Amino acid sequence: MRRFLISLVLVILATTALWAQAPRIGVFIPGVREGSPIYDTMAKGAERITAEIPGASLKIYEAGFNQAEWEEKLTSFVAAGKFTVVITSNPSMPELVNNVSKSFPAQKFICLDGYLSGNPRVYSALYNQLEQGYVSGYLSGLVSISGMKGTNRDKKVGMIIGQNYPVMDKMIIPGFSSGLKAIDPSFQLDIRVLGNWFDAAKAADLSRSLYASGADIILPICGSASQGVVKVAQELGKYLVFFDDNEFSRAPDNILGCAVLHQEDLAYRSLKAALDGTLPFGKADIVGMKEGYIEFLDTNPSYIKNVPASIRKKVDAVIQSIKTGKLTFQVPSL
Ligand code: RBF
Repeated sequence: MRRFLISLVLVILATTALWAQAPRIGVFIPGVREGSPIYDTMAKGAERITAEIPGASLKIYEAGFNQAEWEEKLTSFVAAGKFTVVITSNPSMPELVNNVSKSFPAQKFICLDGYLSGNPRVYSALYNQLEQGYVSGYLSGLVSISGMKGTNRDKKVGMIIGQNYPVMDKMIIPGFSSGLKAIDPSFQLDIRVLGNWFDAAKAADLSRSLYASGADIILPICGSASQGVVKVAQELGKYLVFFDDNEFSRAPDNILGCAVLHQEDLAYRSLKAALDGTLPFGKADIVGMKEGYIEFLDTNPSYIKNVPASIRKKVDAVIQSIKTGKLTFQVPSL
């Protein structure tokens, strides 16, 4: 009996020790998961690694759309969480994480879709959005001048963006614009700013006005508000290109192309490396097509059905040039 009790105590102690060591992952979503694939895929990557590690736990927190509250919410999240590592995503987060990390010197952070170098407790990975932008712009330009049903003679393409921020202004817009201008330098890019990442009704109004002013294809980068853009494109028989994820099923006849970020894999791999002790905290990586984290979905059936082979051939040539390093895009300082 005594031996049994001792073994029982030992088992309990060992299990508790194991549990105490089990990693605890925090996911801080600066916005809302629903309707924003870039956040949803980050959370999926965290869910995947958590499921693989016995005893690991995960807390996913949605901070909502009031950006003025994010730093305070991140502080409370970190203070209450006792996390092994906290992961977040968007280009505005590195600065907030840097501030919060001063109060929690033991806390490790991963910032995806953002850039911060030199804080020994923060790893960041920035997507080379110039690539995603360039390929989408190149396709949009070719479609706009193709004479395809739903296009017009104006050399005009549109964007609806949630807000302006350095990655948008220095990478996404210049990338998209230079792809367009590679087709014809006289292309005009008409950009409408929504002012938030959720107002689908206002995004629908902006799209209607963009299409009416002669844009035949729109790139929406406005989070869940893109629902409104999709609705109007379908109503009017107009076109869209998408960023971040495979969105073809939302409007298979209207979405001509999707460039995707492999954010789920990036979240999974960086969390795994953080837990293995091999993630280079302090470092800022830049990842793109060559590294396999940006992809243009050129074999998707909707793309093949909607886009003429002559255009696909030209787009493929550009993708190959980027993958082989013949065409490179220098990331600016942000
Ligand atoms: N993208 C989304 O899809 N949903 C969002 O709620 C969202 N919020 C953002 C908030 C800020 C302050 C910034 C700088 C970017 C945000 N983005 C959002 C854009 C996202 O980080 C990325 O740039 C785009 O999704 C293009 O890959």
